[in-house]
Amino acid sequence: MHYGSHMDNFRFQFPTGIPYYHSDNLDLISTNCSTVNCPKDAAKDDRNCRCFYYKKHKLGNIVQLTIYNMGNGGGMGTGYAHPIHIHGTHFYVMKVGWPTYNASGFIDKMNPDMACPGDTADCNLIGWADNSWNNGAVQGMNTKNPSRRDTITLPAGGYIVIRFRALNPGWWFAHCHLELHLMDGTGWAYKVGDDDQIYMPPDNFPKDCGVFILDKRNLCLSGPIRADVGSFLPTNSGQAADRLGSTRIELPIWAERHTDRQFTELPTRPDPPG
Ligand SMILES: [Cu+2]
Repeated sequence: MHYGSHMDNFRFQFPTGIPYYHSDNLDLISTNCSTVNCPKDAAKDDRNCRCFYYKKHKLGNIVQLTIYNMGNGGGMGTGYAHPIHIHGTHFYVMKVGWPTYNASGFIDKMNPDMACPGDTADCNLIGWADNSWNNGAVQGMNTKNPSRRDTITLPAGGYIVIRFRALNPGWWFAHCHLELHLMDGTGWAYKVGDDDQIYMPPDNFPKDCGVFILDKRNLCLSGPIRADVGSFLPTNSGQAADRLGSTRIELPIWAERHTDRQFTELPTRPDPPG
């Protein structure tokens, strides 16, 4: 049994072109998540859940993310901790919600702050156990001297709360830095600012590459933008393995359910002292 990597119920799929040049028509270079059939209880290696999952953040806003890794897969002996790495910004670690561990160091119980009924349950799109924590009002955050970094380990059976100020306009990527998980879709993109606030790459940047896919030699297959780009889209790890003629790698990811469920865009306020 195998569960694919999910973020907010989706498995991240890279676009086949450069978003900077296609922000007015991303569908040309990517699968829109709104058209993807990904049920709440999506499990296993559901290819229907692959899409270019991204969030928009207003330039200058403070963004607070809660990312959790609970439920089926967060339990003892099956869960993975995920090193979550975010490009384009550093962030403050406002809180780490740990599970409890037994005397042997294994997970005893998952963190109770999330309304996940246990390590055998599907806990996708869960919320806080205490509704008063909604809309960013998480209790227990370190607002005095939080650690500032670009990677944080998301513990199995727990969650993290991070904040950053969206001051770096552009398209950015965030992902688990276990490369197999990254390949399998544990990531998301985010766009800071509106198009007229985003600097374009230099004029001589090879944008005409247009739609590209990685073939077995990692070549950029250049050419005009194709109207039938959809036929190029599946570039997931399984197919990459198939292209190489090898057996599909069965990733040992058990129902990881680390989900950013809020992406709350808080009103601008001073950065925490760092
Ligand atoms: Cu991971």
